[in-house]
Order: sequence, then structure tokens, then C-alpha cells
Amino acid sequence: MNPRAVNILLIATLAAVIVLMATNSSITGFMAKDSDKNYFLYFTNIPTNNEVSKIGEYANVRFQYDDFPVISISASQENLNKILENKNIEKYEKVESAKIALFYLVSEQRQDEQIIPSQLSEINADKAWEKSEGKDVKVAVLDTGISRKHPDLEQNIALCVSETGSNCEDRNGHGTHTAGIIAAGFNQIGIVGVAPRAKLYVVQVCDSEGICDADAIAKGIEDARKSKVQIIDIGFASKNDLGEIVKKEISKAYSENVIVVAPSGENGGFVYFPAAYETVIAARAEKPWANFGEEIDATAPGEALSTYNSFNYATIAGTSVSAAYTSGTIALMLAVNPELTFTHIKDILKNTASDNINSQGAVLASG
Ligand SMILES: [Ca+2]
Ligand SMILES: [Ca+2]
Repeated sequence: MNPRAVNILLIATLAAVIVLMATNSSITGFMAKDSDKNYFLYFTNIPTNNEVSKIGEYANVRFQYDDFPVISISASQENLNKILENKNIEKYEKVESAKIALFYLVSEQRQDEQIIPSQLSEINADKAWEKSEGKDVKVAVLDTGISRKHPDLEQNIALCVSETGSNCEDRNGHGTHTAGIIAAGFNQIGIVGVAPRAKLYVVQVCDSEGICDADAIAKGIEDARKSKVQIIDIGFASKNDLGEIVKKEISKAYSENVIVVAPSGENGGFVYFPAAYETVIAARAEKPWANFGEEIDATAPGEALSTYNSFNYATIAGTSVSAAYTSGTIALMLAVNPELTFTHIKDILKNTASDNINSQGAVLASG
């Protein structure tokens, strides 16, 4: 055998070992398969460590939740049936996925000299800045992560955690765009966010393709709650209900006076989830493609230039843009009066539905 052939053989052997290591996901010897599906398991009583490790013999345990007797797993139908023999399991649900609330990417550009996007004067944010720049209001951004070294964002990032098994760095661009609308800095470069002195708590729950699994979403809401954020800005939407645990995590956030804001979706139909839940501020754009219904609480711009990957800037159309404008505005309000409740905020937004943020400028200006 010549040396080159030996090398190729060695590489092939190494590759086989790596593949084996990757599929053999746990010390219990459980072998994951591509055809495995993700499920939530709802327990009557909090499962013991023993119960969870027993499940780990048949499935890959994905998430456990601190405040609810629920776990998520990845398993084959056959192994799921074995797991369900445990009488402590009340029910199971398939884990749904949401998608980033993006209609389309209009363009990408450099933006060296700072401009104030026209949307900010449309919503009177620039006038509101005399009263409030959203100083130190904690806003969680649940999306594709963030470009952490972006010079227009870096100073406002307080925390970045990933629930997608990645490292929080945004490989899509959407999360970075959303974060910039809320809190891009007032400096020499790029753009300015609605609340340029708010603090960003980034939770990566969507992958680089913009797909967001409901079990990662539920965990991300838990992360945000535990970080004591005041606002949770959601950048995704789903046609299907995202399941009981997502709804419960959002209700818990609501009971802790955390304001959850979500986009209505972009197929021109009914309001998507989680925006459709009662304990969420649902945001839409005044565009024919933006989903609409009685659940809507805020109308805001649906297209904006904001920060993007590779230290760049991009114009994006989507209801995640509307949600981000709404979250930024709520941050301005909470900096002035941290005691405002969900109901207060919802009333302010609803009473002025057509030019909602416009009058919030007035609300802020009159104190
Ligand atoms: Ca800037
Ligand atoms: Ca609502």
C-alpha cells in the first residue's frame, strides 16, 4: 500500500469514528436516529432523576424545565411508546416549530455615518428621547442570536445565551436586525434604535435557517424570566399553536409582570402564535401581508433598516420589525414608569391603534 492510500484509509477510519461518536449521543448507549421526532412529556409529579435517566435509555433528553413537570425528548415512535408506559406521564405532545417573522430581505448595505431612520420620527421616538432613552431597561430578544461584536450593538449587550446548541453568534442576520431596531446605540455609526440605552438579553432559540423549536422557545422564555428582564421581544411566529409549555411559560412571565411582545405573521391571514395568546402584546404592520385579527394590540412600521451580520446593515420587511418597534417603545415607557403593567401598556397601545406610538411620544412627553 502506498503512503497516500494509507492516509486516505486513516481519514476514512477517523471519519467513521467521528460519525459513530456523533450518533451515539449519551453514556447510556442510546443511539439517536435521523427519523427520531421531538416530543414534550407532561408529568403528573416532577420526574425524579431516576425517571429521567431511565427515559434517557430510549431517547435523547433535550430540555428540562425548572418550574413545570415537563421535559422534551427526541425519540422514535417505538421508543416513545415504551417511555409512555411510565404512569407518571400524563400526556405527550409533538414539538412544533416556529419560523422567524420575515417577509423578505429588501437589501443589504454599509452604513458608516449614523442616520436616524425615518421610522423613528414617524413614531415620535426622537421626541420621546427628551424624556427617555430606555436607560437600563432589560429587553430579551428571542431570535437567531446576535452579531456580538457589531459596533452598533456591542455596548448594549448584557447577556447572550443559546438554546440551539450553538454559541449565540447570529449566522442568519434576523436576530441582529431585530436587536438593532430596539437598541442600536446613539454613536457615530449606522442607525439608532428606538431605545438606544436599553440592555439586550439575547436568547438564541432559532437556528441559522430561522427555524425555532417550541422546546427551545419555552426554555428561552424561562432563561429570560430568570434574568429578570422587563420585556421579552419575540422574533418568530407559527401557524400552529406552540403547545402547552410555551403558553405556560408566557403566562408565568405575564404573572411576573414581564411584557411579552410577538409578531402577527406574514401570510395575510389570522394572527399566528404566540402572538395570538391573550398574555402577549401582538404587533402587526399596516401592510396587506401582515396577519390581522382581534388579538392585535399594536400597529408599527413593518420595514426598516437595521444592524445585520458581518458588521453590516440591512432593510427587512416583516412583522418582527413591528414587534421590535413595539418592544423598543415599551422600553421607553418603562424607563419613565417601571410600574406600568401589561394592562396599562396594552390600553395605551390599543387606544391609539392607528398611530399608536405617535401618541406614546405624547404620553412620554406629558409624563
Ligand atoms: Ca448608531
Ligand atoms: Ca393580544
